[in-house]
Amino acid sequence: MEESKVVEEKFSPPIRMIFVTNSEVKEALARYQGRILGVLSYSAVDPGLPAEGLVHVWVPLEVIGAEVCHEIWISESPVNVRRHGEFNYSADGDYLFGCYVYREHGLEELDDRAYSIYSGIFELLDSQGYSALLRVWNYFPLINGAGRSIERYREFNVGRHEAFYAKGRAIVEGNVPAACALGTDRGYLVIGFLAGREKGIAIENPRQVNAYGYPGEFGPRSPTFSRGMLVGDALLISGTASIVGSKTVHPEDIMGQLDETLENLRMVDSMARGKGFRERELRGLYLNVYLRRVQDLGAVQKKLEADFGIDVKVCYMRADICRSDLLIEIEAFWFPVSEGDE
Ligand code: 3EB
Repeated sequence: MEESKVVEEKFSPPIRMIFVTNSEVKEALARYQGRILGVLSYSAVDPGLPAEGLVHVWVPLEVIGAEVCHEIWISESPVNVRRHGEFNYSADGDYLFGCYVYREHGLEELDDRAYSIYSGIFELLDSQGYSALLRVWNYFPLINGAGRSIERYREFNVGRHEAFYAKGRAIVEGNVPAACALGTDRGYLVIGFLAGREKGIAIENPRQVNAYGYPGEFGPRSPTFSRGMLVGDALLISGTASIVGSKTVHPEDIMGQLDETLENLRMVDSMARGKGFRERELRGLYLNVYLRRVQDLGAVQKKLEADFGIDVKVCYMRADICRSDLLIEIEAFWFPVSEGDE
């Protein structure tokens, strides 16, 4: 009985990600050569990885309390790396990982820019047959700064939202990717994305209004992301913050925001378990912690170590969060651990 049930489900093969430091990155690139979907490098200065044959994005954020962190996304199968217009991407037959870097000249219309980038992403995905957008990384400078008439994050949301509709993606449950959106200090707009031939299982959080259903007070068009996505046996949890319903709670209180964020992460995890997520080993859990203020590092680190122990890998970064009253955002990636994994 068990077996026939498994056969009916669509098969999405495992995808993995590891964090490595600057001193480990060369060895890791060699070890996984030919199977790397992409690398996101978090670093205040360009880490200068070899660009040839590698989809690589430099995310210009300062890593705090540790070495530069590289996030390496790994496939089970051989990966082909290609270029398509402005995009570098790789594909392995099941997943496609791409990136786009726009070197802004001054602060221009982010709604138009987001619209054209997201339209381009959807065109690429549709042309290659990986039409399910699973996870997006959004980084751009001065996210809380003023745009032409509204905040730049809100401007970005307008263009992103419109592109979904323009490219035939209804903004409804199960149809929006997991994501994060953070503000950097310097001038590049960076977008990374993971897509699949098969859809993932989108996760929402009953403690929060779905982001694409946020009311108008948060901008003319809602952000288009889900709270998490199950991809094969992996759980990809979106940037998560101290929001209950649609409102920010505990403004100016880092520990209050951290507790609320952890409550939201636990709820997303529990909803994912209701939809088939199984992993319990903390060794397979990776967290990216974005802090608006460097001075909050010590207290946050202490609390996370007390809650999770030392098995969990954590990368702390200084970033602007997309609402000006948010001090912290945490995203999580949780992969099954197999025997033999270090
Ligand atoms: C929130 O819950 C916090 O605009 O893509 C988290 C993850 C947030 C993704 C996005 C925004 C985004 O609304 C902010």
